[in-house]
Amino acid sequence: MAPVATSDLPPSSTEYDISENYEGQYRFAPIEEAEVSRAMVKRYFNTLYERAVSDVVIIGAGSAGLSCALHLSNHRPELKITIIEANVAPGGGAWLGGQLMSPMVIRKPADGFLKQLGIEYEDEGAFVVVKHAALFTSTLLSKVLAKPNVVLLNATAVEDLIVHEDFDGQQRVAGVVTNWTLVALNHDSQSCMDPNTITAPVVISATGHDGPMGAFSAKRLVSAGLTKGLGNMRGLDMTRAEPTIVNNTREVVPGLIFAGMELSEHDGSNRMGPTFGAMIASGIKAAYEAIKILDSSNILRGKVVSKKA
Ligand code: AHZ
Repeated sequence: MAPVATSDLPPSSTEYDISENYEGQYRFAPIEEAEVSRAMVKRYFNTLYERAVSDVVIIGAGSAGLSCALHLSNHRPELKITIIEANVAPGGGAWLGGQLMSPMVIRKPADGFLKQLGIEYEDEGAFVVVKHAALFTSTLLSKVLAKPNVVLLNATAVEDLIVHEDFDGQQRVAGVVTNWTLVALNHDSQSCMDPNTITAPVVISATGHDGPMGAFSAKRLVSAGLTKGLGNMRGLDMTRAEPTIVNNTREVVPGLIFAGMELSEHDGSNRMGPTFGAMIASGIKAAYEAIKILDSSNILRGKVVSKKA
């Protein structure tokens, strides 16, 4: 089935009797309710149709997932990058700094990312401070969403992983199993609400530390028997935690990369609390790891079928 065309746009607004007058004469172009429905539905479902096979799926649009998406898109604009975010509001824990205060601390050298985003900050020597974490998150989000190759499906939860036996006989994460978050939260009260799937040769999981939704893939690897147990996030140590998270960001099982605080739950490494440089740098490292996998694999219809010679 071919996707529905999105080119049947209404005539240009200059043909309508419109007026942008704020003295009581403001007139909109005419509209039919059905046109509004179709404008949304055809685009949204075309997107689901097209992204049923993606090049990279990123689970979680927090600071690590969004930094990863931007870096990956900047370096590989041809890739279909699909971000799945369970919340209605993307951004994860990066709308505020520590203890719900607005300033955001970022340790050097991750301030380079702020320069790239054009975000101003105060330099405190070893670290910098953005006046409001929401300035960081909204700017990053706007840059990610403006990328033609990035799709964000929010209010959508990953509720399982696709796991195939690969060409080597190894268990490989081959995509994600999704559902509307409101459905995912109601499996106990309604029967049989089956999910949807997205196939991808690389999945990057950045779902944060454990909580109502966090550490999703780390926990699923354990319950699926793909890893022995959770390492569990350790106590706060900024000095140790940040380089450990960044330097260990990697493919943990074939096809699945962990980034951000989810890695600390998997590995059993320290938390850093309210300093965000490691989330940015872990996202960037995850993007490089994804590129390595894609460049070293032969991929057919979203599946890794062999390694390149
Ligand atoms: O909604 C979650 C959040 O936006 C989303 N998410 C979690 N489970 C999901 C699922 N499907 C889809 N099953 C899901 N989305 O993942 C995002 C995680 O963002 P985050 O900000 O919580 O994680 P991060 O690793 O990018 O940044 C963590 C920053 C730190 S460090 C720290 C500490 O040390 O105490 N605390 C925080 C918040």
